[in-house]
Formats: sequence, C-alpha cells, structure tokens
Amino acid sequence: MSLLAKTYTQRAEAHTNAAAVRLLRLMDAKKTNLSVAADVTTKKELLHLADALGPYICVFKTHIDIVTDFDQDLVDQLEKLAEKHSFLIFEDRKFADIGNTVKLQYSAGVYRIASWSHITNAHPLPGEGIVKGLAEVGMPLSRGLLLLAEMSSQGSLATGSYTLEAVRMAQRNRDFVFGFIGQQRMDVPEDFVYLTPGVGLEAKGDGLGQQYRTPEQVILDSGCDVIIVGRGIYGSGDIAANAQRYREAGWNAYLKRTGQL
Ligand code: S5P
Repeated sequence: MSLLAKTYTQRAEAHTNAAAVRLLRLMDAKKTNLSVAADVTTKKELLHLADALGPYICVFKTHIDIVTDFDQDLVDQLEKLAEKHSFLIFEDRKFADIGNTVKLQYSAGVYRIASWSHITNAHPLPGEGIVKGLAEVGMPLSRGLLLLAEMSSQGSLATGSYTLEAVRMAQRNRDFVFGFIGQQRMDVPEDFVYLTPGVGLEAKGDGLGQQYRTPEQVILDSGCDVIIVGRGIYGSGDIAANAQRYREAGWNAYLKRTGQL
C-alpha cells in the first residue's frame, strides 16, 4: 500500500518518535489535520485562541517570543488546555544556530521551550550539529523535531539541493526528526510527517511575501499531512466557524487521498 493511501493511524504504527505517534493517532481520533498558527501578542489572546479553537485542531502552533506579557502561568495554562482539548503544542522556534547554542536556546532562557512544547522546528542550514544539539535536550523528554525543508514565502532559498539535503539529514536522524515543514512531499521510502503553512481559502498572499494554497492543493496534490492556518482563521469573522471550514476542507482532502470518501 502506498504511503499516501494509508491512514494516519496506520502510519503511526511504523513511527518510533513519541510525538509523531501521538500526533498521527490524535488526528484520526479527532478527525482533524488542522493546526492553527496563533501569531498573537498577548497572553489573553493566545489562551483564548487555544481554548476556542482547541476542539478543531491537532496542533496549536505558537511563536512564544511575540507574547508581550509572557509568564510561566501562560505555559501552565496552555498545557492544561492541551490536555483538555487533546492537541499538541508546537513552538515554531525555527532554530538556526550551532548545536551548543540551540541546545541552550531550547532548554533554558525565559521560555524553556523544551519543557512544554511537544514539537519544535529547525533550519538545516547550520548542518547536522543543530539536530544533535536539540536531540540531546528533546529526546529524553520524548519531543519531536521538524526540519524546514522548504518555505511558503516568495523567493525562499530553501529549494533544490538544499531541500534534498534537509531530507537526507532527517533520514539520518529519524529517532528525533519525524517530519518537515515543507510545501510538497519528497519521494523517499521513509514515512515523514509534513506540516504545511501558507494555507488560505481566500487570500493568495499578504503583501509581505507569504503565498497561500488551498487545503486540497496541500493535502491531496502535494501529499502533505497537516495544514497550518493563521490569519485565515483568526484574521476576521467568527474564528470557530473559520476553523471548522478549514478543518472540513483539510479532512475531506485526506479522506479522498486515503480512498475513504
Ligand atoms: O515556510 C513557512 C514556515 C512557517 S512555520 N511559512 C510560514 O508561514 N510559517 C509560519 O506559518 C509563519 O511563521 C506563521 O506563523 C504561519 C503562517 O501564518 P498565516 O497567517 O500566513 O497563515
């Protein structure tokens, strides 16, 4: 059976990374492959989005360093909401330094990301030491790492041989790296989970280089697994209704892909 015809649950069986197994199982259980990108700047807004959108999502993606009034209580409350609604937390930190530095950025400082974020991501740019450094912190905590193989933004330099090298780096570190931030699935034998930003049902871009595709293009045509949606959900109108629309579009595309619809 081809990888793309398999359900998330079937794919979970072949994964060894704890975060990947949890994610794949909870997507089928909750019937959602939607992740919300909560790019808001106050604790109140962030917690509101997590509670209001929690029922519709598999992953709550944060940029914790944009929250002006960050404190430990925010993290405590976010973890409670993750339990309540059964979603994983993904701090979109995009690490990009040498192994020793990212190890400290991941474990220490004000945010102590590794202590609460199930998933984080890194640019492969500095070379494999970045994965090794993050793994020293993340593996004992059963965390998972995504490599940025491609970006959604116009003019991105992460293309061609850079993207191929990202995949090779992931193949060599499968215990910790379970997938990618990318725009299209690369044809390799290993099962990697693809989380894909740059998703919008209406807008085509944002005037600052962002480029949007539809959930169907992402899940069905490009073979990715999770749609990441930010402003399409919280930008205007009823956020729960918006989330439901994206959830349905993403889920139907997955059902079509796996022959369930
Ligand atoms: O290539 C990328 C990678 C990421 S993680 N392009 C992106 O847009 N992102 C993130 O996805 C970005 O940091 C933001 O949090 C989200 C997209 O938000 P939206 O409002 O454009 O949907």
